[in-house]
Amino acid sequence: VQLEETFIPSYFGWFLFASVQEKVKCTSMEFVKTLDTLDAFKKHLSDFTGKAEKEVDLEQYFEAKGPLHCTTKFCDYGKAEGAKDYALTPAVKDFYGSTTELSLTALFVTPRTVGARVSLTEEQLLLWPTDAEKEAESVVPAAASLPLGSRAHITLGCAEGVKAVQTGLDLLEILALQKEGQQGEPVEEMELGSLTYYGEGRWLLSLREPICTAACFSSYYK
Ligand code: 2AM
Repeated sequence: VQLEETFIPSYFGWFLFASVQEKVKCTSMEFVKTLDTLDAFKKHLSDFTGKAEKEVDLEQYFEAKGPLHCTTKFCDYGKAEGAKDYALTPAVKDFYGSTTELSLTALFVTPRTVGARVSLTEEQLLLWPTDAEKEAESVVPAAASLPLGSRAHITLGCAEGVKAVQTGLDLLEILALQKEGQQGEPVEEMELGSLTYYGEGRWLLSLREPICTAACFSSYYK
């Protein structure tokens, strides 16, 4: 049993091809830089700084680590709940090493994280753990009532001291607000799409054209 445990990875997910990682990073950096210059953002700067007068350089504020990917299942080398069952799912075996195209449909920024929303296809949902949204219930109470795959995202950066797991929770929080009927405050039409403010430093850019990126379903061992 011990031997088997060592084969369960840190996490499974879709890893973006190296050739598209730069494109995604550049697009998100461009968005973050533009957001920083908007009057609407400056008006709500205290969400990020705690103080109205203080300035923030969003480009420096977030730090990106590791290869860009969309986590399907965090396994923690077998210690996470449901890790073994997931690793043994036929779909995981069938799709392991295969290539797919991820559709990035929105970018979001909060005082904690910056990320991209990934809209999964029916086939990609076969690899999505059925309890991924429900697991977030203690943090985002409405999470369990959101459609399967709602949590799917790519972490593009985290504020100092913030762990990557936060990105999916931030996304669920925004989607839960939308589901409750909160339209958010439409801010402006940007080149990439429409920007909406959801309060408490939560900004969502719905992309006019989704960004399609090639990715490989695999796993990560640190
Ligand atoms: P991410 O998917 O938002 O990037 C290793 O830490 C990877 O697993 C990261 O990609 C991280 O977040 C994800 N991760 C860490 N802890 C997690 C958890 N409890 N639930 C889901 N994903 C987690």
